Amino acid sequence: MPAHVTFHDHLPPHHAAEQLRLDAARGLTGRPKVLPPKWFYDKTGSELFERITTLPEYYPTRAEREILQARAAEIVAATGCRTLVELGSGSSEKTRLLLDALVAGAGGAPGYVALDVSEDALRGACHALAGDYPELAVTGVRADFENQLHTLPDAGPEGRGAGRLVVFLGGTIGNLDPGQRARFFRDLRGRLGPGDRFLLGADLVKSPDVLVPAYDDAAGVTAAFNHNVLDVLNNGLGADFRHEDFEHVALWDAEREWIEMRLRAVRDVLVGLPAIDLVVAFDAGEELRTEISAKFRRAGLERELGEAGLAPAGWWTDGGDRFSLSLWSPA
Ligand code: AVJ
Repeated sequence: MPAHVTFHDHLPPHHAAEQLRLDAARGLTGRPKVLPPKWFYDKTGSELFERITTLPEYYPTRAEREILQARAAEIVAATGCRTLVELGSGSSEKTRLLLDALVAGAGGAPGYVALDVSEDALRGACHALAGDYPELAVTGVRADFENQLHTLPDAGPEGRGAGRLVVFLGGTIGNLDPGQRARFFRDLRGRLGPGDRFLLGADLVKSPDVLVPAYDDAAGVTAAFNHNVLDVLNNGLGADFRHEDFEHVALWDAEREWIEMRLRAVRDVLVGLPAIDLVVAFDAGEELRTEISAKFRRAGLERELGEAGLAPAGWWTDGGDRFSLSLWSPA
């Protein structure tokens, strides 16, 4: 590892395997049956998601990139921050738009901190960025952003003084339900000093005629992405789910303003999960909820983040008003 990459591991070695057992045991024995969306992203699932981002129907990635291409320099300059802290080290391409602006800006030495549960994703992202930005101090933190924000280095590595810009991109905030979001925003607010800022990428409420196809594309890539979670259960828990026993469902919940993805049993199905000593029965037509992807309005975000002690400091959308980047400062 190059000298300017440091790495902190705050998770036990078998954390993922243990969490999968807990989430499957809890989610498959409850009613309705549910699984947290984080289990989509094994190697195959991550590749399928990358393909989703190139689909004609899936606009969020392109819309967010459009905003960053036009506004990254303005956003970074507005914060005065010299350290970028990314929650989830996924979309390195969009990160680079912000880093280009950070590195070009004036002030102290620039730093980048990535926080992710996946060691592979973290090491991959940190090495690639360290290679391409030799002047950047890069820190990888292996931790879960939902309950381990305290693991973030304080004022940036090596005593970097200016504030930190914490970014949470891609619309991943939509995977959290309102209670989880309230907890996350409060935790985050508690970690921010006066000079720190928070940049949030959030998909916006729009017509179901646009939203539903984005989660049920004509080429069937999202269906394959959804079905892949069954392979994650098969591989991780020795389960015997069969793709052909389940159909992909994407629906818009107009009241809660979120997309739900489900897997619906097309017949009565019995599945064994030997690793957790469980047999699960699905009645024909019964559904397993695999994801919520909430969509937002500006007023709703201002209320939610406001309740957590975060004040609006900037708002940008793409030309089609489909996606938002918003900046927040500690109130
Ligand atoms: C990566 C969580 C932002 O919710 O749009 C894509 C995941 N699910 N297609 C989203 C996803 C179905 C995506 N996020």
